[in-house]
Amino acid sequence: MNESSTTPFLAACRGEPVPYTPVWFMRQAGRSLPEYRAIRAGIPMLEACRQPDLICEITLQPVRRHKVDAAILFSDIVVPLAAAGVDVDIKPGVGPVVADPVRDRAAVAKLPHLYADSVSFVAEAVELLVKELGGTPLIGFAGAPFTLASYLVEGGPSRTHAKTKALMYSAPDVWHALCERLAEITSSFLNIQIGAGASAVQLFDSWAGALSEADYRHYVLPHSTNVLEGLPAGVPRIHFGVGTGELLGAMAEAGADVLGVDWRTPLSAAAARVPGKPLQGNLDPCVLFAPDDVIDLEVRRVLAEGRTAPGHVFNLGHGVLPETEPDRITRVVELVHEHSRRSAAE
Ligand code: 1CP
Repeated sequence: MNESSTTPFLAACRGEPVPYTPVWFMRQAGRSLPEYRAIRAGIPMLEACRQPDLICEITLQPVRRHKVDAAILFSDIVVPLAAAGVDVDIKPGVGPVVADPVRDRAAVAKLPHLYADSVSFVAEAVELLVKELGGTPLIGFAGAPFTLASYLVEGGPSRTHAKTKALMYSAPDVWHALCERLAEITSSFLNIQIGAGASAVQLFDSWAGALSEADYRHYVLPHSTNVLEGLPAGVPRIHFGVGTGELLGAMAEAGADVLGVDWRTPLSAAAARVPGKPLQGNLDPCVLFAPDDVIDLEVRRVLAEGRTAPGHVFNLGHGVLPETEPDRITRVVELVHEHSRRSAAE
């Protein structure tokens, strides 16, 4: 057991008692912070993700400023693809863009493998971070096969995932071969982060909510299961997607210890769908643009609904929006700690 095994974040992930509700934010490192914009100036995103010192500093920025209960590695879901040799870039204001979209068997066969040597900068950054963070846990992460496949098949961000679903329906064998390759890359990437000292991992299947439950079960669940079940025991596995209220039961079956929930599904409804599972979420990121009294009320509501689950890690329902005022984020951390300490004492 390492030093951070007793922190509120890890205890909540295990459904154990906590002195207060732990909180962190998806995309807590990033453009909402002036110190991030300053340090990133002139450095392309993927280049920043390859520099251990820079990864370390950017990961620490929100921990110092907001006093969150966990850090999340500064990286991106396409980092392992780029490191393995896929021609992908992250375009400012757009997101990941893939030069040669993967739409047939030949393209799948050409996908490279991920070797530990290709992402040594990530292992190095994690090792540095574990030292710098002291007792604060570090969350490692990766993209789940469906979400990664969507970028590879579409060639970039998509609202409908139409080409991805077209491949899934019309060439299921190619689809499954693609997801197998992606599961292998994701699994290696997560195991490398855990091996270097990450205390927990989050598997982002951000866009899985675009699927019906039946399609999710048929086309996606076996691959996400391979990823999650291939991780060492004792390291909490958080699984999150946007708009996945209807998929929570199936996503829990993939082998998640904690289910991330977006703002559309009340945590009390989510708790009823996945009995026995700790939950993470789910303040609407736009509540951070609301007046103080509304923020306070919404934080209390999320905390109250979170108490219906065996464990609750407070978070937003999706990432921090770049226009968010950093002080609002810090305030939410204080409110979560204050209100939850009070109810723990009652
Ligand atoms: O120049 C920049 O600052 C680029 C903006 C940016 C940042 C800061 C991108 C491009 N990625 C990131 C970092 C990042 N990506 C983190 C940082 C750690 C933290 O949370 O503090 C994480 C966890 C991710 C993961 C990620 N990338 C996801 C899953 C999480 C989610 O938001 O659902 C996804 C879908 C991506 C793809 C991606 N990368 C970047 C963008 C703008 C996008 C989304 C594009 C789209 O809408 O499809």
